[in-house]
Amino acid sequence: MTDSVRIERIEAILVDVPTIRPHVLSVATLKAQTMVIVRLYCADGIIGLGEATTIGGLAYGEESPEGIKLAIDTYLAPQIIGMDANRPAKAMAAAQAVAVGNRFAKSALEMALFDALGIRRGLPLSELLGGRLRDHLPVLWTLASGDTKTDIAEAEAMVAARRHKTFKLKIGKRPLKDDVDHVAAIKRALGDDVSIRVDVNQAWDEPTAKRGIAMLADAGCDLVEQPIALNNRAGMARLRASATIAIMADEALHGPTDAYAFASEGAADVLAVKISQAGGLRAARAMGEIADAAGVALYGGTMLEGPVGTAAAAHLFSTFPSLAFGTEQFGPLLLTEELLAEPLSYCDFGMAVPEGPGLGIALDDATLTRFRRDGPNRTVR
Ligand code: MUC
Ligand code: MG
Repeated sequence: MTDSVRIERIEAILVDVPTIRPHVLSVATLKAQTMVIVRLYCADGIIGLGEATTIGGLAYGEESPEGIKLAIDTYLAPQIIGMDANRPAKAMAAAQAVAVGNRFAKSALEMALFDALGIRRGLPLSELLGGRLRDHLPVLWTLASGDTKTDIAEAEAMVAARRHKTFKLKIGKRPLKDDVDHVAAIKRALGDDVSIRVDVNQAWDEPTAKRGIAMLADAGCDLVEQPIALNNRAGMARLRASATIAIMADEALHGPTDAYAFASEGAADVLAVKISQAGGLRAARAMGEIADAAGVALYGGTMLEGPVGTAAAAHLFSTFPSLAFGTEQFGPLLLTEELLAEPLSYCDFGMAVPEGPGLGIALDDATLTRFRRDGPNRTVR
């Protein structure tokens, strides 16, 4: 039996950082990203870090950064302060008892609990989650400037720098033919060594998706992500049955129950696993196990997290036996500012999984202070 270590205090900090260019999705255009950074202070002096982000405030999902902070400050933190920091599952059960939803808020807290535990035990998060199988993860880049020529130039620079060789294009905002022309032009310019995928972010109805997927296959696209509404799982199964390229579910996946439904109903070829959308690291790991058991391919998704959430995701995905479609852990590269004392390492078309205990990262406190919403710099939003 280990000694208990009291959880003393929990901070949830809103941090607004500009993006390097506008990031255009069918549901929102991001010019800045808001991170909710959690610091969980333990009685032994260890501070665990967690993070949750959303995309476009409330435009993408049910939680906003402000709502996440409110849920933590008002409901979740008071439940777990005073509990044993060596018992993450017990602490999260207490949080669960007072909040039925709020997956993103819970995920940020659970991340901080696991970071603290890993630091205390001298173990990387990946080992706490079952054990890493790889130290390097393939990472794609999203081309979403809104302009075909700019996207091609951006992709060429990424390939030349050996940073990325798989690209995801955000479509669904424009008429179908314009979107397909955009995808075809980028595929033609980049050639066969590069994989092109698209993310529709639910913008199409089923008949448009059926036509669009066939046209995209002809244009050389390899995968279509969440083409239709998140609640139309039967439609996803029909599209998958008629498609010649991979169909991936993203927004539809809110944890293990959804992963099970998709796997058992054959409603997707690939599941995008996102820690916060799943409700936390343990739930995301369960999704991976369900997909593996069902023979469904996996992809390591992002909510465009900054470096804290991205490091956590990298630890988790490093434990997946198979990650057939790679990952998209590029969130920190979309930000103008470096929030870590030592940046995450991107090379050879991917990223290195951090090696130190816990998340294996430390925040740069001066940058955090500059960009926190309640600090001196309030001009970003
Ligand atoms: C999404 O839906 O996949 C992930 C990468 C990106 O560019 O946007 C996000 C959201
Ligand atoms: Mg997506």
